[in-house]
Amino acid sequence: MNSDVIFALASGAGRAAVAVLRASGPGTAGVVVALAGRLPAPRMAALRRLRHPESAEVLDQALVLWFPGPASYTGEDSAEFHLHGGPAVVAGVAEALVAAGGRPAEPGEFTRRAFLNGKLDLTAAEGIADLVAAETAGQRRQALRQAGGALAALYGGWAARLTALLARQEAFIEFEDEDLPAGLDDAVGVAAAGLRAEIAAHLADGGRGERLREGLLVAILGAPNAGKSSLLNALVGREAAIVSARAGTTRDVVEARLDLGGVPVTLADTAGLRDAADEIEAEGVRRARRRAEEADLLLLVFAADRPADAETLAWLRPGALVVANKSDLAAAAAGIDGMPVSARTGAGLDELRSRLAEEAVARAGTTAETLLTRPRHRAALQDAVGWLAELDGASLPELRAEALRAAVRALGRITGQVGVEAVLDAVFAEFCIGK
Ligand SMILES: Nc1nc2c(ncn2[C@@H]2O[C@H](COP(=O)(O)OP(=O)(O)OP(=O)(O)O)[C@@H](O)[C@H]2O)c(=O)[nH]1
Ligand SMILES: [Mg+2]
Repeated sequence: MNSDVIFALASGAGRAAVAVLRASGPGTAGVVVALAGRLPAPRMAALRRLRHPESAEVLDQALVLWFPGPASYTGEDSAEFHLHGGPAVVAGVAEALVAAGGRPAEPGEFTRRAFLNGKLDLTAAEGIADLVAAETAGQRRQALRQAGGALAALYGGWAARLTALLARQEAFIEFEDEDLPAGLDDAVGVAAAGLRAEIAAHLADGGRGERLREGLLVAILGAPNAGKSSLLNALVGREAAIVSARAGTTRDVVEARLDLGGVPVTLADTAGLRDAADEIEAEGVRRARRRAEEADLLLLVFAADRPADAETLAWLRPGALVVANKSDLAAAAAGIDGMPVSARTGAGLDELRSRLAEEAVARAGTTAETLLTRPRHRAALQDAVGWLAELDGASLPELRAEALRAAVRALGRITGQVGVEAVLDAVFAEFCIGK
């Protein structure tokens, strides 16, 4: 497979000023020559007429770049064609690439080759996928750090320390009868316990890195007519949900994305909570509750001109944000201790927005720390911690060595040192074509 010349559109689909097609594989030089006549100097853009290798028809006048391996993204011989970005140009050159012996790449195939050629580890590859998907500055920072090898250094560092401990433990087994310094076995146990505590502290991050990657879900809950949809619209600055004076307007969950302090937030407007007789509305209320169960944060909306309703009060829990909407009509009714806002006049909305951003940053904030970003990493780290915990109970040196070895393997799975095809498939399936 790796000897194929693969190619893909690296830039976005559709019409654009420039479209970038890139190719990679040992036969890339031949493919470039077949289309462009001769190879440009390495890493220097050259303007070339591209021709179909069979018909010799001129397809475009384009910039061609040649990256001889191993100093390329994939580590293989690679090339880029910067074309005029029309769909027919791209299609024509793609056809010519096939005629020259290339084939379209699978999603993630470029980065997979980079990984297989040792250009990056699995966490860096994931960082690149995240960077391409990043919607907010916070996500970009986290992805860039990961793509730059921050997680690889952290997990690789732990693996290296464990490997050193394993070597000491194995020495202890081999030279058991000889005079090794007393307490060597103990020293291994102490060092392993220290590492275990470090990994456990990294795991106890409240899921912030994972939340930042995936985005935060905020569910808006409240009685019919409290003004939930009006608030959603006011917060996102467009008419995302239908607003009407009739109670029970919203049925489906209406979602809109928002960037709050660098954290991507999905605001979910829901059906007003009540015992609905109407079948469709009742389904809406069920959906509202389900979304609320999944939410990272609840925004409870009461109308200031009404007494607080029991259905909404039932969702009041520590960490929930409470607002008293329609502050233009009345001061908050007794029993509602919430931020006064008015979706109609906009009063209090800036304060609400900054409160929401504060909460989002607290739950998914970017910090200088290197945070865990994926469930895959979490599972492997928990596995490693579990093996290190076994060490305490194991008295036989062989069992201790076995536990250390298993912990090293668990860490190796994260970075891809312990390669499993299934893991690779799962990681690279996230990529889009061209990455
Ligand atoms: N005066 C005043 N009216 C408001 C305010 N916010 C919403 N309204 C009105 O209240 C009514 C209900 O607003 P919606 O946003 O549809 O309320 P909802 O909570 O989404 O209602 P359901 O979808 O039925 O659950 C509409 O007539 C709005 O114009 C406000 O801050 N002040
Ligand atoms: Mg509504």
